[in-house]
Amino acid sequence: MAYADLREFVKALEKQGELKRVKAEVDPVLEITEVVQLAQAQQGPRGNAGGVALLFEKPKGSRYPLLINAFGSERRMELALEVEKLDDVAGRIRGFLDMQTPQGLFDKVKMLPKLMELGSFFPRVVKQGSCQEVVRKGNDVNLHDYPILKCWPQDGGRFITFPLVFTKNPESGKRNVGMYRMQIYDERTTGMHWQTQKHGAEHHRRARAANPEGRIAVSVAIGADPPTALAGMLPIPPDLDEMMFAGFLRREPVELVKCQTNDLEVPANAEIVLEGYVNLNEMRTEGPFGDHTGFYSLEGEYPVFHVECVTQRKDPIYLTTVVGPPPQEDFYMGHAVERVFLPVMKMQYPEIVDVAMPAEGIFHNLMIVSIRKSYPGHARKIMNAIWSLGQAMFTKVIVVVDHDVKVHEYREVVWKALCALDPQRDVQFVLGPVDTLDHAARIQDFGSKMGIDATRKWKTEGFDRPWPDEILMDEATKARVKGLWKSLGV
Ligand SMILES: Cc1cc2nc3c(=O)[nH]c(=O)nc-3n(C[C@H](O)[C@H](O)[C@H](O)COP(=O)(O)O)c2cc1C
Ligand SMILES: [Mn+2]
Repeated sequence: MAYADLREFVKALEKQGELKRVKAEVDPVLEITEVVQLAQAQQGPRGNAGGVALLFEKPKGSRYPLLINAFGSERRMELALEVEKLDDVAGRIRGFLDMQTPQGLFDKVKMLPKLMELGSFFPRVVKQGSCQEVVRKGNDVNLHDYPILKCWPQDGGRFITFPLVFTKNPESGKRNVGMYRMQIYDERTTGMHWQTQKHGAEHHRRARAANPEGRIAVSVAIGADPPTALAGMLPIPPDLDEMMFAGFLRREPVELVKCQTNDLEVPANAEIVLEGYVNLNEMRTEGPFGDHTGFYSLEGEYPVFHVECVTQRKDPIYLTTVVGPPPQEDFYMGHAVERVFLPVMKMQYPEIVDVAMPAEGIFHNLMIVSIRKSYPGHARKIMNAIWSLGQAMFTKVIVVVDHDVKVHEYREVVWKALCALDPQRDVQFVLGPVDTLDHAARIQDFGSKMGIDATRKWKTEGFDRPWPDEILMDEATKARVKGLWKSLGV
């Protein structure tokens, strides 16, 4: 059974020893960040990295509790997705991708459970939702009611860091949900930090092309059952509904309710919903913000979100996160995404064996890919494939290694990749879109990327020397010495 809502997940975490309640008053301005830093550096209940989730019961200046680090370990991501191992989700995806055309009646019957499961993907609109237990409109709206974090000293203010931003494509009417941080300007206005390549920004552009003086409806949900709450960060194609994907992850449809003041639908089980609009001709300075690069993102011009109505539960939990020097909570969220989407990547590029994105590479700076190389130039083909694959286009450095290199063992990667390299021959530069947060790029959003072909070089690639074998002891000697070992006194 899927989690009904966020508080059911809180209970589950607590039962597993994965959550601590903080009863003392702590300030959402800087202090909570620092508590999270220290807590994350501690071991979790299984000796794991990432500490425990924290429920601050008395954030200073607010009546509402604050949940943070709820997804900040591999184990908590497994609990969030209700699987033993993250690869189980990948296995389910593989199951669908491998579906064959049924040959006879028996095949068709065997497929029924899968087809029934498909039905669970589609979100369902319901009449009522607990996210609308309390409704406040106009002057009763006050964002200062909530324990919104100022994360780091040079931040331009307080930021909502875990929102689900709902918009509709003005041309197709299709929904998008993105996780875009929101800087609080006053009681009823925030920034809307959708970066230029993201789907929310595209909706904004299309609406603006039709009528620059108009506005686009936006609703923001904060806190929901885990797969729904996480859906905003999924790097899925435009016009593919994140709520459908959340339904797949939770194996039950996401229930949506229509907003009070606009035509968008939001998760019925959300804790808090902000309804409003973005003017298509209004921009305002946003930032700085201590970002997941471990550096501040500097000020930039972004659209402004006007909140006309707030709906919430009677006793909402405010869900948030802190990004900063890696690894933080978002590393574990992103790592789960990497594991879950690997089968999709492999379906398009079956030569891919495995992929790793080390925490220090902050997702877009480094991807290590192992491939089963089949033809000359194959490593370069994979680089180009990655640079054209959704948000993987931002990858600043791609290292392609042979299938027998264990990509998650970074020591092995460094050792073998460097040995396989003739830098002038094997490094390739390209120009293209780069992550907005890349502060080293020559121009914001545009710069260069580097691919390193660290595979064995072939004769057919113009390499005319013999390639040496890796040193490995023969099995017979190993067995003999193992037998002698005790008698050696070493
Ligand atoms: C905690 C967190 C904060 C994020 N903040 C932003 C942000 O402020 N702006 C942005 O464009 N992307 C941000 N992202 C990344 C997007 O959520 C991600 O690229 C997502 O796929 C965007 O959805 P879209 O593809 O529907 O546009 C953030 C991700 C996480 C996990
Ligand atoms: Mn999207």
